[in-house]
Amino acid sequence: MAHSYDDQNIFAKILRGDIPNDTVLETEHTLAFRDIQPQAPLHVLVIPKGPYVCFDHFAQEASDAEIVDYVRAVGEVCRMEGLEEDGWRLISNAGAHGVQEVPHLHVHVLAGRRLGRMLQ
Ligand code: D5M
Repeated sequence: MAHSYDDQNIFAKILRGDIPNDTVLETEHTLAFRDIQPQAPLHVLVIPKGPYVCFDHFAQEASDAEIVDYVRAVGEVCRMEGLEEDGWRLISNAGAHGVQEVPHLHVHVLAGRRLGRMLQ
């Protein structure tokens, strides 16, 4: 799949500092911030700073340093928010069937309550 990145998407604007966000963690290549429409008591989005549409795009084109930084940041958010004991869920929607609204790779970290067994 060819990936073309739309730099007018809302997360690109957050990364440029054009719109505010509630930052949880920032590293060299990654930003984590609270979702504006939380679906659980804890709902954090973790995004790479680079212009990647989805996981496949990121896996193909990001550097090893970006990938390591990103994966570590997701784990760090779970640790920082104290989720080890009760657990969490990671979701990354992609494309039309994944119902991805914002075309910049993001992982949703959901926690703080027992989540439903399946996603719709
Ligand atoms: O999820 C996109 C998510 O992005 C959705 O849960 C709302 C969230 N969102 C949209 N705008 C903002 C801002 N400005 N701050 C924080 N969170 C935001 P998707 O997986 O693409 O359907």
